Amino acid sequence: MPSTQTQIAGFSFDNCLMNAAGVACMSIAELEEVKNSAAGSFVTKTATLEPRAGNPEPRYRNVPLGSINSMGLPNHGIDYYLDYLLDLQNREPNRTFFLSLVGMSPSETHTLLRKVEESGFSGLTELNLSCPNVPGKPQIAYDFETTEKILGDAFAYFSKPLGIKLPPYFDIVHFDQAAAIFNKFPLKFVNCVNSIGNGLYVEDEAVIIRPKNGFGGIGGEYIKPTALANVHAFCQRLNPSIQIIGTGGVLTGRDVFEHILCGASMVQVGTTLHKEGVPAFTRITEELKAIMAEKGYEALDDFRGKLKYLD
Ligand code: RRO
Repeated sequence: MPSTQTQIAGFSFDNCLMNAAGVACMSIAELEEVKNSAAGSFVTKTATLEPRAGNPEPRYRNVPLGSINSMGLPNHGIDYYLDYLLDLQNREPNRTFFLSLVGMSPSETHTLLRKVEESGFSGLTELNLSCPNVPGKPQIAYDFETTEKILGDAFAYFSKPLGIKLPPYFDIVHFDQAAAIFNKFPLKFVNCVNSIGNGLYVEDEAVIIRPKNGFGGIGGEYIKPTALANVHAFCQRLNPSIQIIGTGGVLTGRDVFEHILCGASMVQVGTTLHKEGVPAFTRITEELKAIMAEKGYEALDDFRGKLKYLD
């Protein structure tokens, strides 16, 4: 039987699949459901210092080829997630989970990271540099100067394993520039990609979500080629010590296979998890294992990053 076991930053996971931040991870009940599913881990909803209600509803819609959202960073605040994770560490000492966070300003981001640094949290921290939906706040990772400053300041005091959640980039020069910055820091992973920001979905004569007059982040089937391009572009450019988490357009085991082929060490499921619930993890894992068995692959290492080019 092929194994879908994987490692990130030296931590082992029984399965390479987990939720994407934002889906099934706002409340402890949702996090417990993912934890008790076939997923290898979970990541929390991106936390801010204070709880946030987020944008007015309707703010998320599934559509035939994916989803559109403008949630606006609703979350229960860092203490809710950190307290839960600390409790979970005692209950599940052999498993590792991800805490996603970002501040409403660089200074708040540092307050959050210092809180994590000073806590007993021993899991992985994901700094979300790519929320597309807070009115008036651009996606941090599209501003390379600010990104480099935040990372430089953070690594002056943050010693726990840290990764970043990235928006999709669309230009080869941007892949080069972004990778050159990330390679300056002891990041453990980059997660490619967040939703494609600021799409617009029209039904009859109207938008389908209320915030920002209908503009929202696009996920699902629409975004797989962009996600794979980002995974592979960073696989080609980053120091081998920086691993890649692949997110975007995962509906089937075949999609996971492609993410891993492009270089991902772990693969996250967002829109499909929202549409199907946690049974999606079992289905997709079985589909991935069937592909691996057919090809004679026993482990993810047998094909990770081994995407073939045409001469
Ligand atoms: O909460 C959101 O609106 C949101 C966030 Br923080 C994010 O990172 N990505 C997204 O699609 N929505």
